[in-house]
Amino acid sequence: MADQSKAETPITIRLQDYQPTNYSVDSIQLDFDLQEETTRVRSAMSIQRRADGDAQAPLVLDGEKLKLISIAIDGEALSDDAYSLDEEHLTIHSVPDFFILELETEINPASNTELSGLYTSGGNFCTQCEAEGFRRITFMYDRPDVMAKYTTSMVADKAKYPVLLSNGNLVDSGDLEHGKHFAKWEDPHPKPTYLFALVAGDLACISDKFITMSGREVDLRIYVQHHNKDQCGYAMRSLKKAMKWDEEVYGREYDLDIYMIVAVDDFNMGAMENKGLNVFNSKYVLAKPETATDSDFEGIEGVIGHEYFHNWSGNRVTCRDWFQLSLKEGFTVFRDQEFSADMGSRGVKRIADVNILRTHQFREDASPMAHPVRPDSYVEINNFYTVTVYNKGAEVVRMLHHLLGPEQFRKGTDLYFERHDGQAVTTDDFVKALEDANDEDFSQFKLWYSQGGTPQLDVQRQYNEQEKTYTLTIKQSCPPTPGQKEKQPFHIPLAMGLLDSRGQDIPLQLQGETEAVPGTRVLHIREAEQSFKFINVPDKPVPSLLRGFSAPVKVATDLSDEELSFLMAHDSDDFNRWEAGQRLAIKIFLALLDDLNQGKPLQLNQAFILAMKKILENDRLDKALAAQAISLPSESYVADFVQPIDPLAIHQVRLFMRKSLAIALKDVLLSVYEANTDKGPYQIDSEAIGKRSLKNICLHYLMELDDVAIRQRCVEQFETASNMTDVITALSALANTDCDERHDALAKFYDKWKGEALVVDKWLGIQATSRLPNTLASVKSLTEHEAFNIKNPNKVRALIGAFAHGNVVNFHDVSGSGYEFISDYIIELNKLNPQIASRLTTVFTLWRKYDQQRQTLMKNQLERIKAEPKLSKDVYEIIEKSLAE
Ligand code: B3K
Ligand code: ZN
Repeated sequence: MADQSKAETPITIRLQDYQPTNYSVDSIQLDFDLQEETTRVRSAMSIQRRADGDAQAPLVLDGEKLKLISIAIDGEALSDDAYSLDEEHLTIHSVPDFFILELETEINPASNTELSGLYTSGGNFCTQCEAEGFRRITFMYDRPDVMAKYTTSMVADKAKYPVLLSNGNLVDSGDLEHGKHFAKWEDPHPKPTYLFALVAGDLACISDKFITMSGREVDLRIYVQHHNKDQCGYAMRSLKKAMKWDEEVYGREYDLDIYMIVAVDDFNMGAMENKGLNVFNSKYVLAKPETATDSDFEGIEGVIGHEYFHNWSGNRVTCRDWFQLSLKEGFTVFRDQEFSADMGSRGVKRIADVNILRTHQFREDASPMAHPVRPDSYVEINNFYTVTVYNKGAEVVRMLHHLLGPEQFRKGTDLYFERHDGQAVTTDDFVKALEDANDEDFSQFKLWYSQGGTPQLDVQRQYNEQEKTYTLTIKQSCPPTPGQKEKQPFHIPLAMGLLDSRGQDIPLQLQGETEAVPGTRVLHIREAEQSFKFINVPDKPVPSLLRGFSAPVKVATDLSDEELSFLMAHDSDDFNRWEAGQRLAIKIFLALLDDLNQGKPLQLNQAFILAMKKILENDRLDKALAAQAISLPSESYVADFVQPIDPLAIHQVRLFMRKSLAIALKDVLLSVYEANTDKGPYQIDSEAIGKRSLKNICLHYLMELDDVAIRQRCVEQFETASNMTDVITALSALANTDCDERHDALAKFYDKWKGEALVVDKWLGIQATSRLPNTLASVKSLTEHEAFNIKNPNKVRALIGAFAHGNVVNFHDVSGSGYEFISDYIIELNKLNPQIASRLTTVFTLWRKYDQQRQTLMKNQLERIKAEPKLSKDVYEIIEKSLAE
């Protein structure tokens, strides 16, 4: 049979070119004969021309790296000239209006290092089809708007692969000769290819039950490697909480009799929402207190929730095309954020989410990869699973929620799910349902989907003593982003309040209104420049703007240090109290950077030290919020305020601030550390998590002091703590310190945990992010360590990714050695796993923001990668866009 021919230069796919297919695939029957190196896939598809389909159109199916063994239509084998193959397609030149297409293909799962399609992981078979992995299994319309009913049978060696799973319900299974067995699964819900899944392996199963709101019993199962059976309890509890939450908050009930989760060690991302059969990176399933940190537990609850919520926001209602990715991802991230907020501490969750947005998404917006929440074009869709599509997309949904209020928003989502159940739709359809259910007009608001970039609000304020009026004049602007020079004004909901001299919210009354409204209110910014005049304002107030971070924008104000300290102490909004502290810290940070550049001696502002002390001494404060409040802005966030970026200077100033705080506040840090050290058994509730986070931040500060007794305390925590949160904090503090205890602790840790892959990842990560000067050398030697494996994405992320993305000072070393090392890995990974390579490449996208010397060094590496002979589409797109003038 014909071989697939050569690839061409990557093409750009555009939203404006969207066309439905000429044919629909109503059902597909798949038969797998599973063998590691030569798996045979037979498929029988029932296909028909769409009512409005072109009668002459050939049938063009997607397929990559497939060996076509046989092809027949309605039982008749096709002659060689009836079809053609290229590197990416199977084209059948002429087909009837309605027919059965039968194909047989051969694939090699064992050699699938891209981890896309069907591959082997830890001796088991599993799949990853989103976005375009199904085409590496067999020929099919591999796009989300073609939805078919699937029946999946598989045959495999029974001893090696006792568990055989696919989507839907098990309808048949049994033994076969030669030690083989089979299983047949039927999924009653039509779905796109990207939601297909198959797993075969030797796995242990943990099961439970959930009774849905209409009284149906759902069988819940988590499959893991046998030795991990004791680490699934938290994931199972999280799943049940998520199912209940979706019923209560969105009225959404689960729709199959079984819900399965399989944990695998080799996975390109966090998890995948395949219908009825989620495949998870084991990082988001496995946890016990001795091996998992508080943030691991939180991650599990969030990701389990996220994938479960996709069953409605993604699976029952899916995307028409991949430009609509945020339809399911933005909405589902919003849903998982709210779920976590309801399960834990809302204020802390909001701060964490905003931190992600501001450190990663704002940076993406400032880079040549900037794109709207609904992108207009892409070369490789896998490059668009971004913080913009996910996290900014979630902010856009959050704004809609805010604008409508919870009940109206729920009315809108009810209509959306009812109207579009079983369909593949667009973000416009989503907004339309919210509009129709509430008689609203969101035409201007929809610019949030189509315009990229981070809008900025410049706020001026004026108090008129005589009139007792207060006027806010707000200008909005948005910097140009690739392909979008000019932006139209956004509709920005600005939640705000005004504080009187006692720190109380003043009831707000705009000119023209008859009554004052107490507390927070939302100003609707719709124009390039707009003024809001408040009346009956007795004294000059302090404004608290963008409460709860009500829109993903930057706000520039001229608030003084005193006003920021006042907001820190009195704002009624949890988020804005924290935000005032961050703004103050940034102001001080930037002033210190100036001093450093001018060769002046550095000195930390006393008022700032006192503000920090007050937080530490206030034992009525929520511990987790206090922990956030005493944390300085990250080096990456600060970089957003400086140009050109000098990473070393930023690092030095931050270190100086930390040391100065530690010196000035040593006693109070020590007493807060002791007071919050839990002596009892480990608890994983918000209160206990809050206490641990506060005391561990204190320990990190204290470890900035070159103090033997404190180091001893740190070693003691490392050696005696019963939970991983405390152990890892102590280890990372030691790993950042040039001391004798460092080597010993790292060695002991590895020795104890070398059998636990996820714990070894932490060990690699801690060394990769150490700020000590010889870190690159130690990372290089760790690449030779038995613990490292370039084919495992978790290991690559833990060591190479952590060094590139999480070790600002060493990665950006002015010698360029960090850049060169990362490029070596990009080049290597480009051949093995382009998705992982391309994620790593994004570390260079902001090269133009750095000083001249670093710019040249980074650009050289981009050009070096570009010159590689077989660049994947994934890496190609990032490089091309980064180098574009
Ligand atoms: N939908 C998947 C992500 C797939 C990524 C493909 N490159 C996980 C999630 O967002 O739920
Ligand atoms: Zn998702």
